Amino acid sequence: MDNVCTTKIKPRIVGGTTSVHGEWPWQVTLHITSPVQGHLCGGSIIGNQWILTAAHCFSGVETSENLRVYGDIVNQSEINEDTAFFRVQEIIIHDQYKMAETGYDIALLKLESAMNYTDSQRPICLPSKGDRNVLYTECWVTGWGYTRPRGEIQNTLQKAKVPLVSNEECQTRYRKHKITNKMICAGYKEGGKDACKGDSGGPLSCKHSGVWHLVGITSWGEGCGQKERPGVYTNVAKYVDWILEKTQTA
Ligand code: 4AZ
Repeated sequence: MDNVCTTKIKPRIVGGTTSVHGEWPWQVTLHITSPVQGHLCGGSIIGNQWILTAAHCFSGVETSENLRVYGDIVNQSEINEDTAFFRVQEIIIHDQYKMAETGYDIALLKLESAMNYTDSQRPICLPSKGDRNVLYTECWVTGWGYTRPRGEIQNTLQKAKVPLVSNEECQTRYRKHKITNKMICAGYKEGGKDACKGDSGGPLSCKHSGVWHLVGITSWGEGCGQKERPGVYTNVAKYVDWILEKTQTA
């Protein structure tokens, strides 16, 4: 093949590239089995029986019996009737959640059985309380979501590096909304790299001092990858106490 080095890589997530096995070992694909089985949302492993995801993923879900959590997956095509999965014992939705755009877009899934951790299926750290003032400079959004607003679920897990945006700037980009300090925004002024439909619930992962932290949960945004329309994420640091309360009593 000619000109291999200049071959354009098809943009994915929106403006992302494909991930390799084990690159995002805390990323799970949450499937719904009814009416037909398919990817519903992303999620992150935060404990051996706990997945953190977005509350809005469950608006059309009748029962947790229709959910399956798959870890250690890069390609959706790896999943068939023989693929191991975790059943969901309980869906815990934040009791102040109404809709993604008004916040509290956070949910915990308690799995029926505990995961065994491996190099390619293991938890991500929550932001530590002492890290309230750290400036995260290496943040990536990942998922199997659309690569354009009217796209389709992708086979291969995608990744895109996105810079965090201050809440003040984010508020100027969303004048009709209230951007609260329980939200965190990320994206380029010119757009191009972003989460989109199907990435929801998945991680905004930031590396600090060599350790990956779950800084955001993909939640909402006006379109995908549009200029001056950053992606809006649930600000996980503001929910650490909620997460600890729910995972230590439920
Ligand atoms: C969605 O529909 C969605 N660009 C998720 C994230 C973003 C937009 C839409 C952010 O689930």
